[in-house]
Amino acid sequence: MLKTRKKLVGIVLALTMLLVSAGAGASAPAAANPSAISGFLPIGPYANGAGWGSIYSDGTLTTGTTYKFVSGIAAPYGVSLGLFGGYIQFDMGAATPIANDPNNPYGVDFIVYGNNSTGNNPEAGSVAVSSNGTDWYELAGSRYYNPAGDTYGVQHIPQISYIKVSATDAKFDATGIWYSWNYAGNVSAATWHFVNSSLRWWPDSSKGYDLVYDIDGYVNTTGGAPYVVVDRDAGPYEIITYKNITGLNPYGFNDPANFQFGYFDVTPNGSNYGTAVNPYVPYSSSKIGGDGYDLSWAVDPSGEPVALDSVRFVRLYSSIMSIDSTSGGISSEVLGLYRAQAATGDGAATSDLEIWNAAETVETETTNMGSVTVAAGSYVIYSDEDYVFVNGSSVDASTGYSLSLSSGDIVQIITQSGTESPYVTVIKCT
Ligand SMILES: [Ca+2]
Ligand SMILES: [Ca+2]
Repeated sequence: MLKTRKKLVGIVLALTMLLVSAGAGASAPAAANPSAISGFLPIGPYANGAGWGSIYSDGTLTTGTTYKFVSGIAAPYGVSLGLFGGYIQFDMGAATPIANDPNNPYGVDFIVYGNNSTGNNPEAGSVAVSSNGTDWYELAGSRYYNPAGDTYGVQHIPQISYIKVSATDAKFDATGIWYSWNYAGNVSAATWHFVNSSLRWWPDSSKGYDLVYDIDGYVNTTGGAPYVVVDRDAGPYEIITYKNITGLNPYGFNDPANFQFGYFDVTPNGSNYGTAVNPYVPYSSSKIGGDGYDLSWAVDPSGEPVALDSVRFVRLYSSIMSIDSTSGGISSEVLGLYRAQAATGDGAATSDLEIWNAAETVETETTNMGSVTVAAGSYVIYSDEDYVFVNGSSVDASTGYSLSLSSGDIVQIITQSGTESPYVTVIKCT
């Protein structure tokens, strides 16, 4: 049973939303799709050729005049992002960022479409966003807070490096692509792993990729830490390093149910582009509509929520850590990105979440898109919302859900009902 109710909070928020809506004015709607592409560097399989390998609809691998994605779904070919880290980056336009609008149904602010048309072949990718092209924040998916050692865990690693070996030597006994987790700049000292020979495709300079990977200079020239660093002259090698990424343990990669929310190339697209489906509804064969993203999921590298009003840039990257698979590798595809369209949901979250100590005598106050620090111990959470997720796992908190916290634990709780935006909060244990 709920100890108290918080309907007053809901009423206040509803009034606030009415005021915001009334003040919004009648400005022209922003374009549904990105206005430009501002970064692209795939690696490994499938990214070759003018089909899945090109960001242009009218050109070759790395040259063209018309971007895919800017006028809708890229059909029949979007892009394949290749191995873990490979990415594409969209620019929504300086004057038309994606807003974190609480009136968007389910809180979904934009939707990413992959090529998992049957639902049987998810290849999950992750998303980071930025307002200025310099400061980037991951949108924490349902597995973001899972420990690395868990079956469905993730690894938050500073970087992954790939090296192209053109001639064998004392360090590398095969030509092709090798990779190293958290390579620190000393080729000889690092531990390198060989990539299966079927996955060798490399974005060579001769193929034009030096002109493509930071198309408009956003990646490397805005003063922030670049996402990708390409070293074409590392002795006899070339090295490509992707930074600040979250990797998904590959176990169960081929079941969409293992990627509840926050991952693209998972939910089949259908054809109602720009209309969100509820990301908190469990996956089933009838769930179609692409993968919706909520800016309220934004976190800093420590997993703390970051309140973003809007973002101009969206980076999509391949995030399954299955690199030397003999089956051909796991490579996320992107067919399109749409901002959430005109439909109006029930508005902001009504904050139906309570957290009590085990004796149910002391309540911990939480905030939407905020965090609170608590002592180690046992807690009980209550919520009557349609969906309640604790670190990405659906729980029933209607009669109390017990939570045991140890020092250092970090727990994300999301509650969501109807078409309301979710309530997203994080508890950190001292
Ligand atoms: Ca939102
Ligand atoms: Ca795919």
